[in-house]
Order: sequence, then C-alpha cells, then structure tokens
Amino acid sequence: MTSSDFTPIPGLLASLDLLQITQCDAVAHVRLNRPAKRNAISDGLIQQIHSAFLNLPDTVKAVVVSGAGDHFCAGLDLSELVQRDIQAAILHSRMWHAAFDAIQFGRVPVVAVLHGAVVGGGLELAASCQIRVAEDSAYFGLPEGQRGIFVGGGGSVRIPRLMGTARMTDLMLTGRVYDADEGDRYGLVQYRVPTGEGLAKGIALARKMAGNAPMSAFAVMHALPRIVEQSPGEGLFTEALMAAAASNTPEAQDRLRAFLDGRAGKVVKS
Ligand code: 1HE
Repeated sequence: MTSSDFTPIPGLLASLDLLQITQCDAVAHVRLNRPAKRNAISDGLIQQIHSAFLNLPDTVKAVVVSGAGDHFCAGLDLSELVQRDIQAAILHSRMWHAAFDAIQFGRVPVVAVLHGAVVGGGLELAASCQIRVAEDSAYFGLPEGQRGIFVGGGGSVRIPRLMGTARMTDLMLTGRVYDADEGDRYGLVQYRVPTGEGLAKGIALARKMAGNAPMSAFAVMHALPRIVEQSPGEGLFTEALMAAAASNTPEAQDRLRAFLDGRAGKVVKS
C-alpha cells in the first residue's frame, strides 16, 4: 500500500474543502490542505477536522494525518485572531478542544506525519494523535509566547505529558525551537525518518494498528491515558476492569487460540 493507492472518500468527507481525505483498505489519510497559508488552522479548518473525525466510515480502522506543502501546520490562523470577548474566547478554545478530543478519544488510532513547521496549534494537533513520525525537516515551537497569547488547543494538557513542563516552559518563554532530533530525544515523536519517507512510514504504522482487535485499540486509546492520571490503586483497579473486558471478547479468544495452535506470529525484533 502506497499513498498513490488512496482514493477520495465520497460523501460528506469529500465536501470538506480544507482537507483532502482519502482511503485505502482500512486506512484513511487526512491531509491538511491549506498549503498557501502553511496549513494554518482557521475556524473553518478546525470545524472540518472535527467533522472529519466524527464521520469516518466504519471501514476505517486507523488514520494518517499530514500537511500539504512544505510544512505540517503553522498553528492558529493569526489573521482570524480578532478581539473576542472573554466568553467567545473561551468557546473558541473549547471548539479546538472538542476537535482534538475527537482525535485522541475517537474510535481509531491516528498517526501524525510531521515535516517542516509543527508549531503552536500544529504541535497541539500532533500531540492529540497517538503516534508521531518526524521527517528530518520537522521543527517544533510554541510561538504563542512571542505572539502574546497562550496555548488554547489542549497544548498545556498534552504537551507536558510528552516532553515535560520544564521543556514546554522553555519553548514558550524563550521562543526556542527544537529540530527533529531534539523532538525525538525529548519525547515529542516516536519515529524519525529521512525527508520524504514520513508518509510511507505513517501508512505502514497505520496498517499495523488497523489490524489490532478493536477492544485492544480502545483500551490503549481510552483507558491508558486515564489510568496514568489515576492514583496507583485506582489505576490498578481500572486496569483490571479493562483487561477483563478486553480478554472476554471473541476476537481475543480467537487470537489467543491461534497462538496456542501455532497459527499466529511470534514476537520478533524488527
Ligand atoms: C499564516 C500563518 C498563521 C503562515 N496564521 N497566516 N503560529 C505562528 O506564530 C507561526 C507563524 N508562521 C510562521 O512562522 C511561518 O509562516 C512559517 C515558519 C510557518 C512558514 O514560513 P514560510 O516562509 O514558509 O511562509 P510565510 O511566507 O511566512 O507564510 C506564507 C503565507 O502563510 C503568508 O500569507 P501571504 O498571504 O502573505 O502569502 C503568511 O501570512 C501565512 N501564514 N502562518 C495566518 N499562523 C488554539 S491556540 C493555538 C495558538 C497558536 O497556534 S499560536 C502560533 C501561531
């Protein structure tokens, strides 16, 4: 499966003009498609991202997100940052939260393929995905500090959990920008690939994730991030409930039987 095998998903998703949404087998590819504006996230784009993730066809089991042009995403569309009253500003931020929650706590896992600028709201978008792949060209910043604003797309919740509060504080207060190697070293991404190889890597990872039992994927996406926020005692109890639910699905029973019968793959180092 390569990116040229993907074809547009008809219907509602085809009407989202700021995105390009295609599918091949069980993998969907959602590409931010405002390259002239470096995929800056306007109100229209954040609404379309939300709508896309709420309306994925049932046949989709994993998603790849990428950006058209030379950059993944330049963050909030600053041309729309007009004077809002406090309530409108809160609701604007909550609109981003709803869209990125639909990614993080959606039905299927998501891989972000990152190149060029991954800044501000672009980094917040990437942080809401389960897996991040960075090409050599990727760089990470939080220019909110320089723009006189604050993160509003879930960044203060998700980004410290990836790289730590001290590093996020540094990026925001000093304008420091991490290159791809630093992003890798500090936990922003799980995979580093040469320029031009990100999409192929993202698709390969999405294919693997699409093959997981749905309840296992659900447990990793929905239970794991909540368990790590619980006290150890509560976490262990939640883990036990989730483990019992996952292992009692027919799919788990089939997979366990297949291994015991010698029909399933062994764990191998790739
Ligand atoms: C934009 C935006 C944008 C580009 N909003 N229009 N984000 C930032 O502070 C990042 C601002 N952008 C940049 O630093 C640079 O544009 C890039 C490093 C991303 C790319 O540089 P480059 O040289 O490739 O492009 P460019 O010439 O700067 O921009 C091309 C066009 O995109 C230009 O418009 P044009 O009409 O003059 O062609 C730019 O104005 C436009 N453009 N970025 C609006 N961000 C929920 S809270 C989240 C808070 C944040 O995300 S704050 C961080 C905002």
